[in-house]
Amino acid sequence: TTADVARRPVRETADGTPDAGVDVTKLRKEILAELTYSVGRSPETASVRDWFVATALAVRDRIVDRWVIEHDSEHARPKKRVYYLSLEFLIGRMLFDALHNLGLTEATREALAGLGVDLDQVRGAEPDAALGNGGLGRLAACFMDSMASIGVPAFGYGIRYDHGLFRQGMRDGWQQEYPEDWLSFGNPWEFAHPEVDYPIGFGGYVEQVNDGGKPKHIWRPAEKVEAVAFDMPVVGWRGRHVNTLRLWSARAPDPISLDAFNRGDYVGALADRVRIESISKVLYPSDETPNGQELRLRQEFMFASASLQDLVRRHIEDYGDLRTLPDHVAIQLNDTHPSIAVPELMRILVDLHDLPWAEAWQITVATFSYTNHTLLPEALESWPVSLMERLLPRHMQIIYLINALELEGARGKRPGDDALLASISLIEEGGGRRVRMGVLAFVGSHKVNGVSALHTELMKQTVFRDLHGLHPHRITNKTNGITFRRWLAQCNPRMTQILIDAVGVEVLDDPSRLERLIPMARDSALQEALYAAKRENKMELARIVADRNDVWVDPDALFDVQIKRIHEYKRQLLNILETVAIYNAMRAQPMRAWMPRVKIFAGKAAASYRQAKLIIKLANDVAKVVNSDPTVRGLLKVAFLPNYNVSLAEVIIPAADLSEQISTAGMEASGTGNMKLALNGALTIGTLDGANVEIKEHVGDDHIFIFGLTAQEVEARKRKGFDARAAVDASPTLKQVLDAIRDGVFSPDDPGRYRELVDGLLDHDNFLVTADFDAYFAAQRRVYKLWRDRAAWMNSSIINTANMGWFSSDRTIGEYASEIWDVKPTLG
Ligand code: T68
Repeated sequence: TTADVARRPVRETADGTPDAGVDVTKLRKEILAELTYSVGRSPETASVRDWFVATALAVRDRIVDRWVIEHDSEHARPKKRVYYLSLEFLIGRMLFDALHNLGLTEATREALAGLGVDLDQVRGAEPDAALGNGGLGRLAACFMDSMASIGVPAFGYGIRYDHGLFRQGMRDGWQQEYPEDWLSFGNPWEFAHPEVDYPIGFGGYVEQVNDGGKPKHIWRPAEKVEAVAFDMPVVGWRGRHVNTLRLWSARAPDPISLDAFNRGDYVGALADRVRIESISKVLYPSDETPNGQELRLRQEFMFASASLQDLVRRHIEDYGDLRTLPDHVAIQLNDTHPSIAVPELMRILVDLHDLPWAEAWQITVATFSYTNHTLLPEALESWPVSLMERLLPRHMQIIYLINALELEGARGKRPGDDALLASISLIEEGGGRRVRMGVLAFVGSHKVNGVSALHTELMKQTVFRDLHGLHPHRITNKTNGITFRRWLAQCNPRMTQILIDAVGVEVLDDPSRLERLIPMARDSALQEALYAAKRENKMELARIVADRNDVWVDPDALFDVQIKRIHEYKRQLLNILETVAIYNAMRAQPMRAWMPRVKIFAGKAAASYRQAKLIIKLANDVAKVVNSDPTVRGLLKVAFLPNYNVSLAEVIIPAADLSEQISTAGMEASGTGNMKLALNGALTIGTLDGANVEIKEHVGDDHIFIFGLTAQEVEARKRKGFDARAAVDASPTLKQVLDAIRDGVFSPDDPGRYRELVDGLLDHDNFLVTADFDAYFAAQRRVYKLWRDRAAWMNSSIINTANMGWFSSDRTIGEYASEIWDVKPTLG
């Protein structure tokens, strides 16, 4: 079909023709061989999934050739390696990633076509690897791509969850969670390494022995788990470098209790194994709010300990002496989730390798660095001391010792300042003592970074104020980035081809070349080409909306999208209120010349987050009323697309005209969807929050719709005590909207459904939705004023794309490499 042809990825022209040299016949033979000998199927009986597995295996072979060379040859041993520790890697589908980076996409398409198989269908047969919740996990995946692309030797370390983030279903507009099962048909990308396994201890006691006059501590765990390695190759751009994503799976040392079995207790025979292996069974589905369950701490320790044992073994093999660890190893902690690695490394150095404490601490701090992703106080991780003492008794002792020395240091610098000591202590006193993982990660690292300029500034002023005072050079900013390979070239081939034609194929290697678009932004041929590409992308999305939501949306309407986790601070509610306001206005004056618009929402709510789930229901309720109202037919449609994931993002982002980035200022650490959407030519409507601030600086004030309170103003309003009722009384539009929702206009089947939600907003509007409503409404009117003028809109759209080069994660990784890790990228 024409759609299939148009979805073809970039034809790389001129000197950038990696596909050109590929022997299609040979590739076809390889795929057939995999189908026959690895999948065990004939072409006649193969399903699309079989073809996917065969194709992935054939591609994997080509990656492995390079991988083995890099990892096994003695000369290839890099001076320094980065270890990126993250409990989440939200990688999504991998086939097009590998094909694109190897320059094999077109050759593979041809090879399969000769077998009567369609590559786009094959692509769709790959399950999404959803080993993450949202931005934090997706950032880790973008970083893996960039490290392989610019040549930073790295391992990603994480957990191989049997079940990733739940699948979101909708029943009657309510979110339903269903288990996700990405491994059910195997994972052709991974290599199981049952021989790479490390013992992980839990519980037990600490024995103190006398070691030639010195006390020595020996941890005697009561319980042992094995962490087993599964490796996935991560191939960088143009296949020049391959890194490893090593994910750990928990395995019970004893597969079965034969005693119990022989007694006839078949369930009991497996009980221990089930309990132990539950550690890597499922990803915790809550972003931002830490889940304080014991299993989560077990996950954190298992993967941190296995990763350290693995890298320490490699270092000793290569260099023989742990004292040189920081010269050859940089460990990045992705949030505090892996921060138990700090006392674990101390235990390895002091208890197992007999290093003196002070030297071990120097090594530790020089090796670790930590990225903070949130300032929300309720999101900062802490563990009850009692739980730590029971599960990790030796680590708790080490934490106490770290704390004592840190406090002593602080006392030296600021004598008599008890408030300071309380605020920087690793132990939170009162209300049950807890270990503050943020403080542990901070003191155990030589660099601590925020993920946007504003967020880093706020880190210094709020959560880490006192620690920053004591360590003024430790906090540094590393504004997030995204991989343009996935988020432009692969997901938006139509637009990419136009960009290549306009600025040259070199743009695939050097995103700063996008700036060459600036003088062409008013070129009507370019504008029309990009508009047409966007329209086709919108048509594709429209088909998906029709398919999943049973509503037809007009591809000529403005597509206004808000796609991200559902969270009160992200203020999907503000967007829904504006939707209702414009619906009211259209009904009041149906004959006015309204510009047609489509509001698109997608995102998951944590299963236990009641308010977020109610907001999903409200979006669906509003959609139901609006979409069936003949007065606004052709003017307004609302769609909440179920089961948002990486693959759905890859379809929505290329089809977006307007990007909603409307968090309460000061609360969104960075955002990365904001970058993906602007890169793909959507204009941003947003607050001065996170990386929106830097997007505004790059694209210019005239090409972004900024509104609302600043972070400072939010602070001031909250301090004064914000009165939502007064704000609502001052806004007739808002008042009408809230009355309608409260009175059941959108929930005729249950008129009281939103009473609590509306009353709650009036009593304690913690996210200042009502305070920002009028400004947001006015900003939306500015959007439509510009949208009426297609040339002016397309000018702004091109200016956005042109200035997004800086937001490439290659730039971000380059900064980590030089300013935190002290690693020289070999490429790029
Ligand atoms: C996000 N954080 C930030 N957390 O909200 C976002 N948290 O502003 C930023 O752009 C992004 O990180 C990357 O820096 C998250 O996504 C989580 O998902 C999470 C998961 C478990 C526990 C806590």
